[in-house]
Amino acid sequence: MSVTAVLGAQWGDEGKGKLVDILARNTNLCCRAQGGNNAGHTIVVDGVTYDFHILPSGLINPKCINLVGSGCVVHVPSFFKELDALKEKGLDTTDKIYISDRAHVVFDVQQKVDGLEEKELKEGLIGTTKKGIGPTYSTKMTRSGLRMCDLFSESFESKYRRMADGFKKRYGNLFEHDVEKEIEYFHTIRPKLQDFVIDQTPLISSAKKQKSSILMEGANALMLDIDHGTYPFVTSSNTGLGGAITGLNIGFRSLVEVIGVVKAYTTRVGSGPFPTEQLNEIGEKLQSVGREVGVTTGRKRRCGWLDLVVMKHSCEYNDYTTLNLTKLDILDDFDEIKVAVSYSIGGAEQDTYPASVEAQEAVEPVYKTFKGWKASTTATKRWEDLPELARSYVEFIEGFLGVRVKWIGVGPKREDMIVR
Ligand code: 2SA
Ligand code: GDP
Ligand code: MG
Repeated sequence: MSVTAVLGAQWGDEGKGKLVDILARNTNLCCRAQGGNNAGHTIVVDGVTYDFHILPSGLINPKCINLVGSGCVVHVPSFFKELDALKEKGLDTTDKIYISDRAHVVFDVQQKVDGLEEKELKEGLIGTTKKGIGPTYSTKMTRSGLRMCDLFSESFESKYRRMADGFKKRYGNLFEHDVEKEIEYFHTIRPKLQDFVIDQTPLISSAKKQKSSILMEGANALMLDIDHGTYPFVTSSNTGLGGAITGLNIGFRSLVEVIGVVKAYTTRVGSGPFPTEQLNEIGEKLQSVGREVGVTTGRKRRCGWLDLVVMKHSCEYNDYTTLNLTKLDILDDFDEIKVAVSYSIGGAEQDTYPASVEAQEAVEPVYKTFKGWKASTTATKRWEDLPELARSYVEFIEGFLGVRVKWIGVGPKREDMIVR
């Protein structure tokens, strides 16, 4: 058996979905371990563009079974909406998708609370996707949340009402929610939902016994990790390797590969520190050429140069065995390309990522400048066929980080990937 984890190495949207789809062709089981439908993974296959949010990106491959694991949080109406959207595109997902009975449920009430929490923060807002992720992980931790299995138990209504009452007490007149309507929805949807909800343990154990290959699909990315990211400007789960392990009962001894997905530049959606952000025509060019728009919320993504201090922090935590450098083609038309190799803080050089937001905002990136290759790399098939300057760029990154760049993305399509 072999288990491969695919993890976002920066602030998300590196192109994890595309790599997962490629690897899923030789995978029996593809599992999401954390997060919810805040994620947005776009995959382009045979001219069709698929957007995945809570569903795992292995679904396009006919032989791959997909699991929304116990560490995830699931908004049931959105789950069905996503399945319907895939069906409309001609994708048959019958008997290929399951949800752990231990995954927590995101209720509409928690999505509303997400909005109220953001309103309270005013200028300090996190810039969440308003999908109820934070409030659902909060209730999970305070042990007042509901899991998928609770939807089928007699105590469902009383547990739900207790949770909703808690929010009502907290938000008073600001809290407007039709509790009865939401309860009624779950009574109606239960028979349909039942077919999808399973105990993940036998599924994973049997895949292990059959020596199957298993993919752990990360959502969001290390710099959005609740413990190791740019707290509080993070999501509410462990998006690094730790979250992949706790969100699925797979165990570290079966892990053979941990692939870090890293964009050839950097993007971030939402608020928070971003040392290499380019609030100028370079950032605008990266945003427009790279089509950097949030798949879930439609927000423009903030853009800047690749930050190897961030990447070093990410490599140290996730211990990647290899990297997938994506969107190299977006840099094809730049005269100069910069990469941050350290930070200057009050004149002193630092090569580690500081903890406090204030320190993160105070750092000045120290850049190494590369000459642009000014040639198209889109759809290049072989490493040898990349322009020499593009190869030097890739070699510098892997030399600096000490991790091999095994995959290079040169376009959005499934086939636009160089494998070294
Ligand atoms: P949340 O909703 O509580 O998880 O938001 C907390 C922070 O996490 C960021 N976040 C994301 N960052 C990048 N991509 C994400 N997925 C979508 C995409 C984003 C979108 O693929 O484009 O459509 O806007 C994602 N999900 C959460 C979020 O921006 C907050 O900074
Ligand atoms: P994820 O959240 O990490 O799965 O990434 P997203 O799907 O949110 O964002 C990545 C975007 O870049 C998607 O629109 C992909 O289709 C696209 N993409 C992925 N890899 C490449 C690449 O190598 N080149 C180009 N031009 N686009 C890519
Ligand atoms: Mg995304």
